[in-house]
Amino acid sequence: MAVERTFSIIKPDATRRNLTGKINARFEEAGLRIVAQRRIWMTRQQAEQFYAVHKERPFFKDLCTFMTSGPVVVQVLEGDNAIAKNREIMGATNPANAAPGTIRKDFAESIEANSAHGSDSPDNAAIEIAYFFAGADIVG
Ligand code: IDP
Ligand code: MG
Repeated sequence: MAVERTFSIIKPDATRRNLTGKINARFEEAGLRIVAQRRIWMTRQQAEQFYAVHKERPFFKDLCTFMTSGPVVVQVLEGDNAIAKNREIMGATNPANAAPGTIRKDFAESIEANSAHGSDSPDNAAIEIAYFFAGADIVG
């Protein structure tokens, strides 16, 4: 299996409830390493650009309001098959559909406030990592 890097965000609903350690323990227990990490408060412009792929969706405006409602933790996870593994550990977008033991099943408040983001493909992982981190910020 190939070692990959993926982009992860701990969303404002989770930072507000002081869940960053509990969420990151799930990644580390599954063998993913946090190789870059920063706590930030996204600007509206950053959120709109990050989620630009969803700009025609009815939830876009609310999603950007939510993502700028508090601090987030942006991070890079590294490990075997990291992109798919991260998505598996997070669970389905809607916590009502998420498998038992996943982050979203255990922690999400709603389909919007669903505690974590994870890249969905190698191309998007590279784009999303580069949006928040310079190469020198990532220490594997
Ligand atoms: P993902 O985060 O599982 O990849 P996406 O479809 O890429 O899901 O949606 C991005 C984010 O937009 C979701 O994580 C969630 O916060 C929000 N979202 C997705 N679908 C809905 C919806 O139907 N209503 C409200 N918010 C949504
Ligand atoms: Mg997505």
